Amino acid sequence: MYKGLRVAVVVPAYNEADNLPRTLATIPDYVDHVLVVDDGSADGTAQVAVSHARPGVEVLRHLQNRGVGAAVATGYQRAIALDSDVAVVMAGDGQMDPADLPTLLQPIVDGQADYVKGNRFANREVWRTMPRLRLLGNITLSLLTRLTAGYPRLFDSQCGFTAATRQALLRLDLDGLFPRYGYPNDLLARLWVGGARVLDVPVRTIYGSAWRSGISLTTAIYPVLFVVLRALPWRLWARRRRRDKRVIDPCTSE
Ligand SMILES: Nc1nc2c(ncn2[C@@H]2O[C@H](COP(=O)(O)OP(=O)(O)O)[C@@H](O)[C@H]2O)c(=O)[nH]1
Ligand SMILES: [Mg+2]
Repeated sequence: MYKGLRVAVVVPAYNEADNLPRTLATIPDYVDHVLVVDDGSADGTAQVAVSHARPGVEVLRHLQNRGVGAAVATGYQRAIALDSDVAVVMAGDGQMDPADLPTLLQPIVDGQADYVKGNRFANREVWRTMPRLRLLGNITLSLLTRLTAGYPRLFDSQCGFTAATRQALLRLDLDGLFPRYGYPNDLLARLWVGGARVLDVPVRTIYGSAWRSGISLTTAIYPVLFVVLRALPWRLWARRRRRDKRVIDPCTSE
């Protein structure tokens, strides 16, 4: 429990057998559930997670690789089933600093936000630590996402270090979430349709010596750019549909 909130941490993991023990070991004790989603790994990721001694670890498995967005959706669904008040996403590669967890959770404790996301650009060290091409890609996608996803004040749209309330998640169609890279942009548009209050807080990324990423220039253009651009027409259409539904069925509980 963190200040009265039952906290689940969702850990999407694809071939992270080497990094997972370190990632799990650093998750603070106040986290109630650690939901590792093995996304069809071929390197024993699930076995490493199962044998980890930390209490509260649960391993969910995709038998085939479905993508990081699908892994996060699987974790969210389990967090809801476990009655968690908040679901945090922390990648299995150990790039997210657990010291930032309270920063993500506090606005939810204070009732200020329904979804809190990290903004690595609020920390000056990002200019030193983030690889150049990534800086450029992240800035471009963040500016575009400001225009398309409905939250013009947010930055660092690609940051996957986030905390979502149970209520915000219950208003989303998690099965429809974009399954691969690009899911954070899709999620923002979906949150906007659900009327969620979204806040940026400063976080940092750890780029260790063995740092690698599945993102390349091609995956950044398709699917991420595609999802970013789609967000604008999609969310306007989805909001209209939601309104129409309310008019037709005034008894709907949405
Ligand atoms: N590359 C990749 N990562 C996945 C997938 N499914 C889950 N993940 C996990 O998602 C997290 C973020 O992926 P990563 O490639 O490091 O993205 P980046 O940190 O934004 O560069 C890692 O913990 C991965 O293990 C997948 O299909 N591909
Ligand atoms: Mg990573």
